[in-house]
Amino acid sequence: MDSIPVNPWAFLKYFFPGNVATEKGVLYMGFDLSTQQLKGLVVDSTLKLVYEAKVDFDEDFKKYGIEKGVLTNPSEGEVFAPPAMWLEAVDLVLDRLRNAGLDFSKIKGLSGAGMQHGTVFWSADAESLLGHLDGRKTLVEQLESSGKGHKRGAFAHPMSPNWQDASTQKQCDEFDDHLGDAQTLAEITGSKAHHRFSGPQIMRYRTKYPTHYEQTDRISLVSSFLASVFLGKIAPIDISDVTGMNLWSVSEGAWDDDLLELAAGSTAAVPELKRKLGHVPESGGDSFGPISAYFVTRYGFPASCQIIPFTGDNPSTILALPLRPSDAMVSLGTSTTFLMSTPTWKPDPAYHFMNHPTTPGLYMFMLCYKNGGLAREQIRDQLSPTKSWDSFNAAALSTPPLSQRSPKDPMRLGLYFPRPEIVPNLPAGQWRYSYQPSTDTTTSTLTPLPSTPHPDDARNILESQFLSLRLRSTALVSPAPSPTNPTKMLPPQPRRVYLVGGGSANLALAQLCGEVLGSIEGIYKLDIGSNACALGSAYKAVWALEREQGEGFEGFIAGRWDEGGFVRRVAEGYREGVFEGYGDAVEGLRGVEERVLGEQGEEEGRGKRTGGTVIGSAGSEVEEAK
Ligand code: XUL
Repeated sequence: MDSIPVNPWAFLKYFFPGNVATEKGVLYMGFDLSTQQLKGLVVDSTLKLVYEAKVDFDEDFKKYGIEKGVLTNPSEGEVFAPPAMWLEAVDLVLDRLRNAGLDFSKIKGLSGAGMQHGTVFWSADAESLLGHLDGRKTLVEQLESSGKGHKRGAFAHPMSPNWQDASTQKQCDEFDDHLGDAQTLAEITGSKAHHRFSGPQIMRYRTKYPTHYEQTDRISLVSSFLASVFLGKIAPIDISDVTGMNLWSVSEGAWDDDLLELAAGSTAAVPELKRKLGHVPESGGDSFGPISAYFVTRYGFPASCQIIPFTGDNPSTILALPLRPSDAMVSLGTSTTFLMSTPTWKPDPAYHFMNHPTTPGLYMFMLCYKNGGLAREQIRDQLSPTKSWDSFNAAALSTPPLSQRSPKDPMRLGLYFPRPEIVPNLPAGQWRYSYQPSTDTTTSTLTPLPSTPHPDDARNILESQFLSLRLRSTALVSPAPSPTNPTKMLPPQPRRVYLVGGGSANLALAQLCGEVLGSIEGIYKLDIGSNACALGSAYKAVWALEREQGEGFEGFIAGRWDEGGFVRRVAEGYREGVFEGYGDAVEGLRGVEERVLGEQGEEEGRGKRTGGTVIGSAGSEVEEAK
């Protein structure tokens, strides 16, 4: 489990790139099916982006009645979307790429990514419908149930639960208890039970819609759903995405029968659920086979175009660059995700470990927060009537670290959650504290501050978000020699931090990220188009079809990587003194979280778990670009 068969010489390619035989004239596609959009892009053999297009569900498909890509049933905490809409999006994004001038006959292979955890429930007719599509009609016309009685479509259930769904608390409690406790579940599957994870979702689906469950012939994840459409038959679930289900034993490399029993309802029902889920191939790079004839006829793909396993959106994002162990990626979107590729397997209920999508022996470490950009936007709006990022940034950069105007001042720390948070598991609210650290932590003091907006919140929210990442990722990084003085060891921190997503264009965020999280080489921004996730998928397709036998993903991509053209250093990382100062604040944040969790537990006991001051509601997708 903890050894890693990575070729130690592969990274020499960082220093001697250029001697790589790339294939001329061929192209590769990558897709990203996320909550609000389907993006498709095309790269050549040298990894250069040549075409991209997107479909925006709210803009393009109002008729589905969705808002921000989803339908909701707030009374049960349900969030879901119709896969039929995604089928329409596939045809539309391909039409848009054709209109942009793409010659599909050059596409040698394609791969893609889907938002994690969501499940699609196929009917018994799905396989045959997928295999006999007529290129003159659209996908949705041929696959969606007509609902008119006689014709059964490809779906046993018209909706797919979204990762924001929070309807499965009961099922999660049973998953956490089933093997003893949440720690044991995390040790086996990589994560404790989470509302959005597919195992608890399937369990709820079976009990809420027993007939649909029975009529479900196969279950796909969003990623394998999309792969199935391109393949013309049900595609296997991917080796990395399967670890977002709470059903897969990572050490065994197999479905966990005990957990399947819970989801399926009885021991006798396990084989049937296993059949519905299908076999999971170990390799993320072996082709599933050629593209469906539908796409050959309708768009002119070559019949030989290969379908490479589609994975989850987060695993795909870490493939957008040759990420080395100790490098971190921070995706600053509506939510925040923190991703690392690591040989270390240290599961804990507080975070996620998943199989790496391409490299056996490596894992993806992930923290997933619901409150990222939306929370920053909420503070911006509270502080600036003009809703200006410029004023927010100016306030953040002119406030001293942790609001300590003199070294003796207490630190100002806060939690700012416009939505219920996953990390830590708290309801919506804002909480502000003053923290006075001491050398003896037992005498550190935490004093509540008024929960009214304060100009220092601009800096404090950024500090809070980055401190939370530091608190939870420290165990994965080690001390490293200083690049300027190799005899001096620097404290544990990432080697590099790469920023992606809407917030990555905001230099104030980058600066604060460097101050709090550190990083030996600094903070970088990926400058390779707007979508790291779809790009990672396209790179996976290039690797799968052009690698030499046994050549690993990281070395392959490193060999074609154009450091100067693809990434930009946007902020300093480790700063002596500043980083250490934030070390005390990490402990302070831990204390704040424990305090608030404790208080919320008490509130819950009294039947009123309210959160702190709840201000505003979810806004629109943030764009913090300056
Ligand atoms: C990760 C998660 C989200 C989705 C949607 O666990 O739920 O990041 O993958 O992006």
